[in-house]
Amino acid sequence: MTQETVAPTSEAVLDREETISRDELEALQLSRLQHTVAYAYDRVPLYKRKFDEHGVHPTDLRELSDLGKFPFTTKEDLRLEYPFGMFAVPQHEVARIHASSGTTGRATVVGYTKKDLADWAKLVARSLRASGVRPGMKVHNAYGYGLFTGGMGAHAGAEALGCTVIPISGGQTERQITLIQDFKPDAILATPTYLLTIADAMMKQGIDPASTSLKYAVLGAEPWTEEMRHELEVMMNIKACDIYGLSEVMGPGVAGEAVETQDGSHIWEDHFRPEIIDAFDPSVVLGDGEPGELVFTSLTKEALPIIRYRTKDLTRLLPGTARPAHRRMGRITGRSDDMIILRGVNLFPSQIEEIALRIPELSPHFQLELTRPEGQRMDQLTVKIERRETVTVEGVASAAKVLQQQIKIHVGSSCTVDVVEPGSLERSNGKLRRIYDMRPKA
Ligand code: DLL
Repeated sequence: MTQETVAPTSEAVLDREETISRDELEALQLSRLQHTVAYAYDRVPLYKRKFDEHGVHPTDLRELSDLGKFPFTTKEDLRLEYPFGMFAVPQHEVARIHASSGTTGRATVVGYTKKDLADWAKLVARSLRASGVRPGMKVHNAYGYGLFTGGMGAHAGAEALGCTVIPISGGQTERQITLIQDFKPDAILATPTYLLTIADAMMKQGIDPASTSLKYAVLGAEPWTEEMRHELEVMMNIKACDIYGLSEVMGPGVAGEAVETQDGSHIWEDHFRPEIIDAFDPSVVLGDGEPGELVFTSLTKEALPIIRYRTKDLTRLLPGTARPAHRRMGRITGRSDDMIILRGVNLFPSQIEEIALRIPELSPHFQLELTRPEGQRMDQLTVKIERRETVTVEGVASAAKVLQQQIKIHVGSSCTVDVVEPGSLERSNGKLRRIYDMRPKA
């Protein structure tokens, strides 16, 4: 067989649910929601207990806004029910298990029936297609395989779409580059910071990252900014779109971004009902457009129905565009538990990314160090950031100053900026750790 290097450009055929009206979608949501709350109440003791304590019953859900009467579910609930207490089906009906890494406590375990896996694959396929991927394309999947939902979730979705999947997983960056050169994939699936690692390593090998066969990247699993999108698109000559999800709700593919608009991910509302709440006063459900914490209720899941799950992700809901019935989510500015509180000022790593990438001398490789120098009561933030290869050491002194000033103006925090040599900071293999908190524990 000859090796095709140019992918077929077949027209996208959308799922019917992608094109229905908002009214039809909301009617579908209501019937699925009524089913889900009753199903969760009948099958999961935790939900029965919580609903009873809260004085609500599934029959109280008569319209969509009644969802606000029901109690939230948190990561802590999943931890307390470790490992399988949240499952709504007997173990033999659970076709697959995934789990979070559990770096901050017990792992949270999630399960899927065969139907859940099929729905998940369909939604990842829908997300990839929205982002420009088409049946017949070669897809290089650099999300980590294993208990993390990224690798296998993206894999199943790309297969369901009809792609040729290259299941490389994360890490082994040299090998990733060899396979990109040899297999000539059309699309790459990775975290944004890992794609940056790959591009960076290509440049070190003298390969122009813009010269590869890659045309599309579908990036998620960690916060990233428009500035990072621009950086990756220009460096790699690709179209980069967002994909969002979390294991407790499903995995990747809860929301996906359309390549023609690139204006935020559409939440697939035929399967998930989103809400935005005030993170500090969760009893307040906010209106569309208002920033707050994202909450999800699953509408079709069998093994792990999830009611009003507090994601801790901060964003807002926006009207649908490329898929008009499905609302979009704004970029995740950060997670409420990733927020740095520095002398009373709230700060997220994505704010630093946004500012730093507007300064031509500075690279996207940075980390934030929090310290409390001995004998002092004030916390100190140091932004360690690599200079671009192309600028001289003299050239960076003024860039450091600009970054410091811009952070003061836009975020309100005083900090120290330490411009370091290219390649000296740790590179991402998946989800990148940006914050190094070295303050003494209280
Ligand atoms: O990260 C699922 C995933 C895999 C999504 C691959 C996209 C691509 P978790 O490990 O459970 O699941 O982590 C979920 O990651 O609550 C967000 O804080 C963050 N996150 C995921 N996608 C995005 C995104 C996967 N597109 C947590 N933008 C979520 C910003 C994201 N943050």
